[in-house]
Amino acid sequence: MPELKALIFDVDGTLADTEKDGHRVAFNLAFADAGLDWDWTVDIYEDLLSVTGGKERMKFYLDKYTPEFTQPDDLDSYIADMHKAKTAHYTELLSKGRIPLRPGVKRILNEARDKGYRLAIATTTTPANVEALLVHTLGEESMNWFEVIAAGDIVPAKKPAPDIYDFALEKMNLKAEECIAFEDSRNGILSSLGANLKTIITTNDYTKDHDFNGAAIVLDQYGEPDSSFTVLEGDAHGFDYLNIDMIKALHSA
Ligand code: XBP
Ligand code: MG
Repeated sequence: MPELKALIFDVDGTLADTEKDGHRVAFNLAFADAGLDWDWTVDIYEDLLSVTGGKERMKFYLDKYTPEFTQPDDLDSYIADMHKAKTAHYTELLSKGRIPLRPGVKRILNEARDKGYRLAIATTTTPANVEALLVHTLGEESMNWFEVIAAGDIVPAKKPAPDIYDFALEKMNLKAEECIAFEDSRNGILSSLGANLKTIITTNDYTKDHDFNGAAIVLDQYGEPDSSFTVLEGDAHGFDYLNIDMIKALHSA
């Protein structure tokens, strides 16, 4: 196995628990702005999360949940406008510091940087959302920590397609075997495995029952030195919180 050189992170659900109290709320605010009574409850949103990409998710909702709604002729631009409003609400929520990073994320990013590992992001969310999360949790300069921020419509085929990871690998001029991916969902791991990346999973409330077959390990969280993770599947190689040594052990296993 070639030496580990780079860590590639998903954003939503992986760096932070953004879906229930962030994206979902922002979609509902955008619907209310447009005078629509669409209510994406926590339960309905679980079903909607099967589709990645906010615009794609809205289309899926319209088809499945609002058969009585007369779709406008130019549905794509109608959805694109509403999605812009949603992004404004979402970035506003983040600017209020409403969504913290998950345990261990900041520590692992810092340790990786100290030890000279390269960092990248591969996500289906809109670039402005990634920037808002990084800036409001890690500070303005953290945007420069990531060599590549592959996000949103940069590739037409969103996760579960491997394209976003392939794009990040190509930009970094690295082989999949030199990297490891961090994901939280079934669509995420299908994408990273599709790009031949070893993948570390942390689950959340929406993804804890997903199928993570093929993962390097499945954890409930990365943990911290004083609060360990729970291993849901796989071998933790004697570690009880995720750090670079454990990531290296998983990469070379
Ligand atoms: C994240 C997504 C995104 C967000 C919403 O999935 O699917 O669509 O839910 O963001 P992953 P946008 O973590 O697998 O990348 O509305 O900006 O699309
Ligand atoms: Mg995710």
